[in-house]
Amino acid sequence: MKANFTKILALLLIAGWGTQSCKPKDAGSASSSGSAEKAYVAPGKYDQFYNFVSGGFSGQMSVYGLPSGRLFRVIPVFSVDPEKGYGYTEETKPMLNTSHGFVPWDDLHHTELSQTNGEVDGRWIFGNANNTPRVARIDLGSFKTAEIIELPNSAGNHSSPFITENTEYVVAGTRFSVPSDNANGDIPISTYKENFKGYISFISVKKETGAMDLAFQIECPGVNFDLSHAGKGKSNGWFFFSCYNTEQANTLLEVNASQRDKDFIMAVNWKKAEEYIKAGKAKKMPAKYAHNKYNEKTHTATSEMKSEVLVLDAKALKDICYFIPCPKSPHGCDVDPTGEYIVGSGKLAALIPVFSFDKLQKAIQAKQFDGDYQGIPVIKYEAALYGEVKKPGLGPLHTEFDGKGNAYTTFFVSSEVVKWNIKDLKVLDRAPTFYSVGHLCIPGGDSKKPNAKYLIAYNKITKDRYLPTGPELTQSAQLYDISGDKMEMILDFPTIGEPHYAQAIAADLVKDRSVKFYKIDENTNKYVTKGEGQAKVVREGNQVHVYMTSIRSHFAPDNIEGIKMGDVVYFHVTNLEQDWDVPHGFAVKGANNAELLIMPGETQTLKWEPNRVGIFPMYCTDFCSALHQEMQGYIRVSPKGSNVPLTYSLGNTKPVAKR
Ligand code: RUQ
Ligand code: CUA
Repeated sequence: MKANFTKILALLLIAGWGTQSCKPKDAGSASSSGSAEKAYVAPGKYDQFYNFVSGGFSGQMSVYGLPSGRLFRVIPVFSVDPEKGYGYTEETKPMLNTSHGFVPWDDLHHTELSQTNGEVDGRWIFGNANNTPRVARIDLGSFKTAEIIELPNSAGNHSSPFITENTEYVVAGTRFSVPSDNANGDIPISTYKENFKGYISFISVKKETGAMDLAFQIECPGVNFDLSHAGKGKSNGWFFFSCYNTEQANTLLEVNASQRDKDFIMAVNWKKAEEYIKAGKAKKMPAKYAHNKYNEKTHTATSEMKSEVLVLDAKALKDICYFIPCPKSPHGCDVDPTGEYIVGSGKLAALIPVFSFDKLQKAIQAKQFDGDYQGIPVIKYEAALYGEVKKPGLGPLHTEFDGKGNAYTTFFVSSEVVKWNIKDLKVLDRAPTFYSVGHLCIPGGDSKKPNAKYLIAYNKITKDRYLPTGPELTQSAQLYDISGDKMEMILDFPTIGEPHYAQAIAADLVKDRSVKFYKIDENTNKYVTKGEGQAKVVREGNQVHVYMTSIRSHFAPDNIEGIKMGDVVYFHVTNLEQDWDVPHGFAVKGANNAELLIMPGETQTLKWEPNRVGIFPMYCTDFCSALHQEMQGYIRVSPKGSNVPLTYSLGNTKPVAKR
């Protein structure tokens, strides 16, 4: 125990020191003008790829172009966004509803593009919320968050969201094992081994619409599920999850969860699980979780609270889950384009094990087990192992593939990306990263058909790489050309939040589907105003509804009187423009939330509770025309009980009373 402890401390010390002691020696500058040209996209020209990068603790997803590294858009997913008003407008607030109430922030680690036949198809991208477990679907027509589903029985939704090869399911594994939601959770933490369970969630995705639903969960032993990937091709029907803390420690995990030489990769036969569901083998468990949808016609989100989930018991059913021993505290769990090779990256391992799907199947048939772990069969390590990459580097984390028989693995501690051959497991090339790379991305690099032109490394630490900006520095990505035998670094670019997983896709698969504006005729928002003539202000008790329009360069109405203290005012602003790239903004003095940013044809609502008597200006926040600065108006707020009549107008020097 003591010796083990010292060994681990030494390892952790290396990890902690990594950024200093293993700082790559050469400056890693893409110095030749040839490399600069490779990343250069001339003004007015399009990039070849979209790059969707998770924002980590920013809760957002950012969209870059490759190879330029230009930032196009930040999509709020699990975050309120003052820029666009997401999470502030009445229409979008329900998107962030959970069983814990309104949760406006979360930690988005992983992005996963939808696939058809194992190839990225550019329809949707999924993202996970780690902290309050949720999975989101972003529509790549509107680049908006279209749907969010909360996951019961989960905590730390890290092993998520990973998809099957026809996007039948988005799958999510819990990082923290916890007592199930309907069990009594008021128990000593030290009863982890008896009472804590790990749940894997299968969210079904409708083929045409993308609509999600929590199809079922599998109850597994209480360990930490870390990451996963679906099988593909021959291994389609299976899912693989890395797990750590098979020690089942509940305190000081950095030591106590690093005791065993090997943790596991859990192989899940999800086709079998589907059969059991059909055969009625699942139990219905009470659970409370939110399901939020954004409707592109009403421009409004709804939140529904669900009350039940189907659960399969992995232990009782025996043949849906298998553990494969994997050294040591595995993190990334990646499947090559053929579906035959499963790569486990042990954060504390000095090698990379590569498992064979064929051997795994034979081992299961021949029952080559090493007993069981909490009722789940443990396959003999050698029986499933294809081979090991020896001395690849220090601290392997994630692997992507180029479709030409090569794998690329990131090494946090030794700060490098290492290219190796999947067949002979020989290291072919190494490229330094600046510094301490976590994730990497090759367009389609976790699909059946990678588009292996570029590799992007997402680094955890930048130190001296950019101009300093106080103690908090930018996160960063580095772009490599991988079209040749050797990786060549061609660009550094800063990123937003802390990027974890990222995905990239050929621009052609997305750009032509991109929505230009919303048709006003199809707008069915409850509070839509389809023309200036229909603009009105309606009092309902102490609620005042302002049905307002915006068009270059005025609001209708632009003068409102008769608002009183104690009123709650809803500005329902419809942007009447029917043209590309003409949003209008809306802001009113004293509103304690963001502005609205309303796309052409859209209606969005700002709730405002004036807290003092007086004149309150409102204005358009988005520079929309030469007379943008003229796009403004006034609201008069009178004392409670005042007899100022409710009036509204546009273009009148004297307000006209209307009822
Ligand atoms: S995971 S560094 Cu959330 Cu980022 Cu592998
Ligand atoms: Cu509308 Cu500025």
